[in-house]
Amino acid sequence: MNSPQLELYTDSSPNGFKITIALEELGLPYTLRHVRIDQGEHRRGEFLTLNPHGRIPVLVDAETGVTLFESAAILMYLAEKTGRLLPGDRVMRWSAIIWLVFHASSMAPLLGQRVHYDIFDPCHNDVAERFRRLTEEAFTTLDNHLKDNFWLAGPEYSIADIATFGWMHIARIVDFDFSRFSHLSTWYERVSQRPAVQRGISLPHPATGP
Ligand SMILES: N[C@@H](CCC(=O)N[C@@H](CS)C(=O)NCC(=O)O)C(=O)O
Repeated sequence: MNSPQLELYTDSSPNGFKITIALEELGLPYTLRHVRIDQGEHRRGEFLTLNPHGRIPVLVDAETGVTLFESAAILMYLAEKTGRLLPGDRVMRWSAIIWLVFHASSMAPLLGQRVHYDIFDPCHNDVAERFRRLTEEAFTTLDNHLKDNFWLAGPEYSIADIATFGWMHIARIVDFDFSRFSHLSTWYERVSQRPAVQRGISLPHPATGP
């Protein structure tokens, strides 16, 4: 049997989960290459030829010769390759892109800093408080939007949901309480029940979290 054309370099982490979830949703065959961040494998020469910034995830598509880093770019690539997970309707498609970009620029980096200052380096009270406030603002915006929308782009599940879930899942794992955002919480439960999402967050084994 031929080996899969797609190779995913990843670790058990929020940005990695987005791509394992998307590949599982799409049912595409892929080879999973476990890059162990705790052992510094993402900072070594071989991996840096794939992503000069030294971060996972990276996707290599042997069929097209395209190598990608940045999880949002990888999600858009997979959506373009398959014609799935990005709505055909223009208004909905651009809504998905807005929320994908919102996640990448107004949510994920802030949540990453909040995890750092709340969990790993918890002595900078002002800084920690700032990232708490900024992430709660992002949760409020998402919550208000999800009040009237089943998925982030409207009626269709998309890469925007997958990307946002990757980080909300980490928020859940580290016990950031977002239960008061009831629409966001309901959406979180809805996404987490998808079989492909459950498979995605368990990869690579052993995965982070419960
Ligand atoms: N904006 C990038 C962020 C990638 C990123 O920070 N990945 C983390 C894992 S979730 C990583 O590789 N961290 C290793 C490090 O910072 O040294 C994306 O969305 O792909």
